Amino acid sequence: MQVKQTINTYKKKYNELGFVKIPGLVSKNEIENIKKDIKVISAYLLKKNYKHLHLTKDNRVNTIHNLNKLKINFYLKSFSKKKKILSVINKILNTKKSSLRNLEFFLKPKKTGASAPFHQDNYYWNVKNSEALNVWIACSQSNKNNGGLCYYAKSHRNGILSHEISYAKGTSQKIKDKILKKLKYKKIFPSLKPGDCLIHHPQIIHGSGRNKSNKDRTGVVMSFKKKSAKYDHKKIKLYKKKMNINFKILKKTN
Ligand SMILES: O=C(O)CCC(=O)C(=O)O
Repeated sequence: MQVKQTINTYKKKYNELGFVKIPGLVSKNEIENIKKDIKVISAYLLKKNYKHLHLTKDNRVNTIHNLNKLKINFYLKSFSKKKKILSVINKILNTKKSSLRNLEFFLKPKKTGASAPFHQDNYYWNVKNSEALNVWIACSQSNKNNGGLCYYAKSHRNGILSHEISYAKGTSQKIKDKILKKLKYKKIFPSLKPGDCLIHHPQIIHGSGRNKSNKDRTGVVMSFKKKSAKYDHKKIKLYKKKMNINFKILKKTN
């Protein structure tokens, strides 16, 4: 009963703000296992020259995307199936069944960790009715000082804004600066300890600054959708076309 009430409170907050912080959802032991994944998989994919791995300017791993597609077993894959995770996600998504759509590392090492320009996830994903979410797990402290996430509170309520090529490694699109400047939402920088999680709506405007501090800001993301949710394939096709044009522009400018 107590647990049910707590999950309801999280869901209310998520619906109101577009994100919710869940303290201590992941245990110390589980964080240690995820950190082992980060070490082993980063080294493995570096060797393989994995195309979804992006480095900082001093050649440390900054982000790795599409880890769910790897044909190897690792802890985070099985962790994403745990009941304590799925019960919160299913409650928030109003469903009995959800499916994993992506796993990512956002490692942002000290001193040179790169920024993630402000964006809305569903601009990339194109899940119909935005029936999806991201779970961001802190494996280190994460806050405004070391490039922690920043949310535009309640911005999930107003649809998807226009995006443009971002030029930031590991990200493709960002909301245009001139649009961002005009927005009146309150900016919130949640402070997290290892094991705390953020769950955010696919339409919330969010991003993070560079990590100029002396502390790594290590996060991993599990991305879920309602199992029955469909992708908007027309929009995905348009997005891919835009990405191809962007890729050609980037190649020319580099
Ligand atoms: O970890 C970051 O800095 C960015 C994460 C992000 O954009 C996301 O979880 O959707």
